[in-house]
Amino acid sequence: MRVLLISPNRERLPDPVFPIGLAYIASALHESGHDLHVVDLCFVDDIKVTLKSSIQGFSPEVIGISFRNIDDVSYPRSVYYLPLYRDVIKICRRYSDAPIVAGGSGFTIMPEQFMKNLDIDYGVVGEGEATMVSLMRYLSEGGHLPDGVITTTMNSAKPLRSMDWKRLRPLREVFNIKDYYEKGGMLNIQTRRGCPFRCVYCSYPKIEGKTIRSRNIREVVNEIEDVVEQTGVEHFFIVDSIFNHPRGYALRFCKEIIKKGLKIEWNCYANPGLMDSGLIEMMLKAGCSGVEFGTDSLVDSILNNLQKGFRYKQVEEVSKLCKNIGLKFCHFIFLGAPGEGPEDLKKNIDRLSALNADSSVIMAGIRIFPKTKLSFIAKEELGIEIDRIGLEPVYYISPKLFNEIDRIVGKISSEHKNWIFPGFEINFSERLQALLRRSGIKGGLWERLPFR
Ligand code: B12
Repeated sequence: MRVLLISPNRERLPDPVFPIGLAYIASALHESGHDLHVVDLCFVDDIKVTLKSSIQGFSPEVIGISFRNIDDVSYPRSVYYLPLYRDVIKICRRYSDAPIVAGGSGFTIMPEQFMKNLDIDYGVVGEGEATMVSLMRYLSEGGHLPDGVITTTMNSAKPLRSMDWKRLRPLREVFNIKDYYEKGGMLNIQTRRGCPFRCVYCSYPKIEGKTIRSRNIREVVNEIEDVVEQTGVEHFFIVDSIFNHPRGYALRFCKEIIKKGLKIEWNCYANPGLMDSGLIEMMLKAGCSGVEFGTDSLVDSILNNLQKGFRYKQVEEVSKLCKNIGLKFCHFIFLGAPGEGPEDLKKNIDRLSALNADSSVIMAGIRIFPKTKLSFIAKEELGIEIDRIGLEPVYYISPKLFNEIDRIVGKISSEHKNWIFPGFEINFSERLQALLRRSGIKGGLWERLPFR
């Protein structure tokens, strides 16, 4: 079938991000013999002109759209992408009768709400390779599913095994790799799927499932080697929810890169409770230039409320190890998490300053996702009705700090120029991002902020 794939993500912060999810779908469709055309709206000037000419030139039989983000989860900026998505779908409908299939992490978090709010025919929840291929087969045979059906490979009783994602590589070459490298400073790579952790606010287990499924390490490293050879890109982000778990897998990945002598730089997310000097040294040797810890808080009672599974002492220990060994690191911290009062907040900030990380990313408040434990806490503590928690972003801010948060951010941000406050665009902004990338800087920008 002729399938048009659209990536409507135009977000530039913290960087434009290569649409690896859609590239996996493109790969699955390509392997199954479908005729593909890809429209990536990230860098185009006029989305209407671009979509119109692609649709008219290609006459798609099916249109697949990847909804990666719903909003930027950043209070108070709180950018909401649904209006853009509505425009994109409206343009598709104007120039084509092809059914529209939705997928992506944003879609997967709230499939029913997407189906209700956007003019979509079919939706694919979770990883989409096998399901999209099955759906295409069904449609090409003239099958007609009831509109709005949501299929899933991850949770269904009879998983479709015909298209194993672990064997696939994302089809990167149909996207504009050059623009992403120039304007976003890196490409991305996935080594495993699944998140077994139970953080009260998080959507990752819903998107990827709770069970970790890892790819063959040799195959992952061969893929990196081929990307380097074919594209000249040498900077990567490993998009796995948590890089350092399981530890053995992470170590073997590093060893394979070292063995091959690959000259690359990469970043990843890590759990600060599961790090040790052996792994840090190995990561550094394998080209990891900076690690982003999902720390969330530096106060034990708050870590407990968030179900983080590690304590402040471990964060302190791992920060010292990183400093001593020479691996750059950054802590992601929430202000206003459940249970946080002025005393805890002060402790949080004082401890964060003392850790002396290369950077810290500070979120004021936590975006509430439906059916998470946080949504029930928000109902109980703040009276936020469960049915108000949906696509339009609503944030949890501890009632003890509710009226203080903006003032506190204003104060601490002026004292810490290497701390980034996404929702406030303080110490980092779209302008600075573009400026740094224009000057040729590659890799994670938090490692290279000019005012550190
Ligand atoms: C790694 C990551 C980042 C890295 C990316 C680095 C890089 N260069 O790649 C960084 C730190 C930069 C980042 C930034 C942001 N991120 Co982020 N990120 C992730 C993470 C952990 C993995 C994304 C990923 O690449 N997955 C791997 C690919 C293969 O999976 P996938 O995209 O889901 O695709 C699969 C399916 O969804 C499906 N699919 C995808 N498209 C389509 C299309 C069709 C037609 C079909 C059928 C199926 C389908 O099939 C694919 C293959 O199986 C996710 C959380 C998660 N666990 O998913 C959050 C996530 C995507 N991010 C999110 C957000 C909000 C952001 C930011 C806005 C945060 C901010 N304020 O800075 C920015 C936006 C950046 C941008 N320009 O878009 C949210 C989006 C949901 C939401 N709430 O809106 C997520 C889900 C996390 C969360 N909070 O819940 N992010």
